[in-house]
Amino acid sequence: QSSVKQQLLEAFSKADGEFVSGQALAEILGCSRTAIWKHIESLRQEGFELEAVRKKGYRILTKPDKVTENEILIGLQTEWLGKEILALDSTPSTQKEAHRLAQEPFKEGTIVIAEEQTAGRGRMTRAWHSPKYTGIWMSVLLRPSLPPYKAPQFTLITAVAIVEAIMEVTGLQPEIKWPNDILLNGKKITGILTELQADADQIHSIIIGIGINVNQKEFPDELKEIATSLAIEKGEAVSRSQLVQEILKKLEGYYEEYMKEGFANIKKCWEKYALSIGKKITARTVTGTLHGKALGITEEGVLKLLDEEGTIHDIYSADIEI
Ligand code: BT5
Repeated sequence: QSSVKQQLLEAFSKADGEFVSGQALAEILGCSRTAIWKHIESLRQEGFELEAVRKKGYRILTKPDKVTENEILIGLQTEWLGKEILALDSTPSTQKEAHRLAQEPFKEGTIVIAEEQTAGRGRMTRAWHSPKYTGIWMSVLLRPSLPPYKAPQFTLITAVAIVEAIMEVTGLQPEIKWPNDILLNGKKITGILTELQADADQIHSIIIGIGINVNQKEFPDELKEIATSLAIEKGEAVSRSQLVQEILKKLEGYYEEYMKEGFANIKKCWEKYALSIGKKITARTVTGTLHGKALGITEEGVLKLLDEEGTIHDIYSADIEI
């Protein structure tokens, strides 16, 4: 099956964007024209855009933008992050796979990435919409020697790395909404989910889940008002593998800086991209809702909120409305 596909792709590659007739393809592959049509359909399923014109045959208009191991490794400019890759076509959730990997000895900087998640998740029990071939659905495994209370900082470090990678690859200017959202024009393009395997005073592994809407052209009704993609905002498709490479490069740099020099400089970068600081916000936490002014974040990544009575609250996790 795969060799037929390779032969077909080779034939198209030789034709260099020109039409190849169904007859010629049938001869090259040694099968019927009906069989060719079936192979063409399966390429379409994989994300190839193929044009079929009577009497001329077929030609490839665009190739799918895949996030396979090779696609990510070729051109990757990191020392260690993302050198070990588990690339899946479809999985319930890359977080789940990463948690499984974290039970065994794993190489620091291993990533799990999938073309599609069938049960992608956000915080608590929320769902994360992860349709095939359109986004970056990835989990990064790290093993920093740190106490667990430092973990929320990893959401912030990751957010800075992603914002800068998006700026670099697309020229767009995203904003961070504390704690774990990245927005473009007020709509969510990225969610980050930082999870731990730890005991009371030591992190064993940290699993950073990254979901980025890259090439979706539309969203289901329930997300239409709140979500967008890089392609929608930029008006053209964006290479997912290139963006993954840039995120890994930035994240490796910031992670190393953080482990050597601490959070101070990264906090400054974070504040530069942050949307809510200095503004009136509503924060919905699991224990209740608070209104007030967002003063800033602490060294630990905790949000300081000044309410109407003048009391300052420490908020560890919440949904923010501005
Ligand atoms: C998040 O949660 O924003 C964290 C999302 C993390 C997803 C990644 S993908 C790779 C890895 N594997 C996983 O299974 N998860 C991680 P939260 O702040 O709780 O936001 C969830 C809410 O965002 C949902 O309740 C929806 O309202 C909205 N939402 C769901 N899918 C979305 C999408 N594709 N784009 C924008 N918003 C979405």
